[in-house]
Amino acid sequence: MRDRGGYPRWPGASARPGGGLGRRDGVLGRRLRTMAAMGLLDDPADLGPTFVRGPRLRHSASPWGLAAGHLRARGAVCVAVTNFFDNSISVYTRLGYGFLREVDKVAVGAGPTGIVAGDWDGDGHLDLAVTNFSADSVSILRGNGRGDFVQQAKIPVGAGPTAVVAGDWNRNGSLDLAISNRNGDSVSVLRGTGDGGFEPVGSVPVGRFPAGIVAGDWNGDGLLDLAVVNHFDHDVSILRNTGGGRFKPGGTVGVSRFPGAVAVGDWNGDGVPDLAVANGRSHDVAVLLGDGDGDFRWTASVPTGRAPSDIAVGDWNGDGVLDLAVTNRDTADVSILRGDGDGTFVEVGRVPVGQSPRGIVVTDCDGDGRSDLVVANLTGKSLTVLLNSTGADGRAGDDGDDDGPPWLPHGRAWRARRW
Ligand SMILES: [Ca+2]
Ligand SMILES: [Ca+2]
Ligand SMILES: [Ca+2]
Ligand SMILES: [Ca+2]
Repeated sequence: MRDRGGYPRWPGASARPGGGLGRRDGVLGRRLRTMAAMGLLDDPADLGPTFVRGPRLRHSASPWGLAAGHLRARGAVCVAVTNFFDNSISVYTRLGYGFLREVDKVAVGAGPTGIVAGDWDGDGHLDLAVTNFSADSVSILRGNGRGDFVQQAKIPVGAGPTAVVAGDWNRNGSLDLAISNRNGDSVSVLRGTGDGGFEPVGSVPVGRFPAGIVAGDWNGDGLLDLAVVNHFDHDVSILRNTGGGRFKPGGTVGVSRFPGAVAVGDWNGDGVPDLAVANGRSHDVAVLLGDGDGDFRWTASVPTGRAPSDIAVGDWNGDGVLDLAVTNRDTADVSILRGDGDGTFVEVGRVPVGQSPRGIVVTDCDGDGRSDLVVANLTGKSLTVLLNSTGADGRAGDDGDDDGPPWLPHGRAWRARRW
């Protein structure tokens, strides 16, 4: 198997494959696999993953995009949210039991949408980059490790920037950025200078109304490439990294109707990164398997709720296979899709959230070491926390005792159930 290194290693960088795996997820997966082998699981749904709705947190604005990571020093997991109509971002810290507290609000440009976290200046503290949709710019925010962020710069990009991804495109040790410009039908590339600054490298034409963007080494040459979904062309543009942090068009792959979001991960375990695309008007997720030479093949469509808008990736039942969580805008819920290891997914449940969920991110909200989800409800003006309850909801191996599954610390299962 070829080396697929070169992914961003920073929390929150959206190209990180399998991002958000908690430290206890693997333990649970081994238990489930053992129980399945012993014939103790007779319902496929017992394999999970399952989530229960945690607190719905009233938010001061209309939240759009989310980034997660250790945005404060000393390990307090935080979430940063873009506030589309408020021209600001909010920063949340973890309070426990799945509750979050808004600790900071910082002004950015007009109409912030996409957001990504990474350490731009190498000082060990996570920083942020935000696309300002209505201002045709990207805000760079410097973090001080205590949850405070200061806007350092606004960098002009193409028209209507809507999503951003971080990665070290030129392999010089400093993170760079790529931005999809929805109204400019292009991708802007910014090179990180290593001290927190970014300079424009150029832009690459893509299809009409590019929305989500992800990075991965599609052809195994050690250089991170890009994939962008084109909302009005119903396809995905593949951009190939030619070295030096520059990209050139590498073909398109057709998907279903009006794709709006894309996620990356190795769905079939062959060491080659694959893609999942949320199609807003065919109400499904298209699975695109990478062939290792930079091409992708649309192999499956998985039905979701109505108008899927964003995708999160993680192995939430710990079976070693990546799963997906998809926000459904019009049904106001989240589809949980279990990966089956051969590139197929099955919807194993839906969890209701607030009105018009727009963004979703993986983080550990209740501090139990297992990955949870945070959802931004755009018109509901709220955040919903979904707590990973696999194995703790009376299925997936509950031993019937009131003190929860034996492999979880006492009380943890109850905490998950209380909200
Ligand atoms: Ca770089
Ligand atoms: Ca490559
Ligand atoms: Ca693969
Ligand atoms: Ca899994």
